[in-house]
Amino acid sequence: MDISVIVPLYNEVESLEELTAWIARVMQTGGFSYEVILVDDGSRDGSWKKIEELSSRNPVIKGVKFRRNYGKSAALNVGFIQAQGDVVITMDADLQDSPDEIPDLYDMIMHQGFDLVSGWKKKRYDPITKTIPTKLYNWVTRRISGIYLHDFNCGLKAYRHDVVKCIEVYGEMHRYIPAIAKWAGFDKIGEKVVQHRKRQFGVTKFGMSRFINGPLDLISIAFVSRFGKRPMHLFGMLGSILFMVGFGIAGYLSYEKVFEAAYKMTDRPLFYFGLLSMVMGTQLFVAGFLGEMISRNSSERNNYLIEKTVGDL
Ligand SMILES: Nc1nc2c(ncn2[C@@H]2O[C@H](COP(=O)(O)OP(=O)(O)O)[C@@H](O)[C@H]2O)c(=O)[nH]1
Ligand SMILES: [Mg+2]
Repeated sequence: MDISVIVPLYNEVESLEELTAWIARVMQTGGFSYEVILVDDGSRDGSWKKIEELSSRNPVIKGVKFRRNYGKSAALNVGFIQAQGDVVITMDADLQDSPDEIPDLYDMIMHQGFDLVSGWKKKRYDPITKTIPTKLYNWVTRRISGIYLHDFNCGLKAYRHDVVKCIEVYGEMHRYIPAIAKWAGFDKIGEKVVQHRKRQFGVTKFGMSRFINGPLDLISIAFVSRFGKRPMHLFGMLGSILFMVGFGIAGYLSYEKVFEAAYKMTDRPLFYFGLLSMVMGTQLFVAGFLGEMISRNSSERNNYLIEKTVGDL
């Protein structure tokens, strides 16, 4: 199969008919074999009934229904597990992304060697309350991930089959899939300017919470991918440095007190700094140890992504 289109959705009943018809037109014109996986994340507006109806009319349309709302990342993850196509496209259900982009995205993955291509909504049709925070957001993500994309959280993305089979998204991590993919070893990440359109039906489903949960997830991803399997290297090092700084300060103050002048230790602000440093250093060190002990018992510890093997294994 050439293409799997994954559409996570939450209360988008009005859009589904038009969306699937449009995807079908594009696929027929391009002569692609395809499937559409609609993941209904506990919608309450009859989206699932619509999906059943669409699927009965056209069997390439498949549906997964969650019992309750788990979030966009969970929906994408389920789609990734199910997808069979050589190229996997994700897109929003609200018709803000255009299926007309699919053939070019397919070409970039199959013939230009990209592992992942992210859409860039260069011209956006969204309210300013959304576009300005998003700019800041993308800037921070660029700095942390080292990936130079303009628009990390565009719903329209294309992936090589292997990529979606290797990565796992949960929480609010759908915003950082390029970073997750890069840290899993897929570093051919491209960008394509895509058409963006005004929302026709319904309202946006993401409120202000995205600006709090999102950055926390980015920190988790950055931490887990670098130190998840070796927490002691981070905490142990920071802890040792802090402890030694504190110890040095304490030594210096003691020396002065004994040999130079008799003063009250607590009169020197440096004393508190040294004390704090030693206490925090010890705590960090212990945190590293605990992390090590947890990860030693975790089945993830030796879970590596093997790209290929050769020979009779
Ligand atoms: N699975 C799932 N999809 C969601 C959820 N919230 C939004 N979506 C889908 O994600 C896409 C983008 O959402 P939208 O509200 O348009 O966000 P915006 O374009 O950033 O304003 C749409 O297809 C939504 O139906 C959710 O909680 N779960
Ligand atoms: Mg939208």
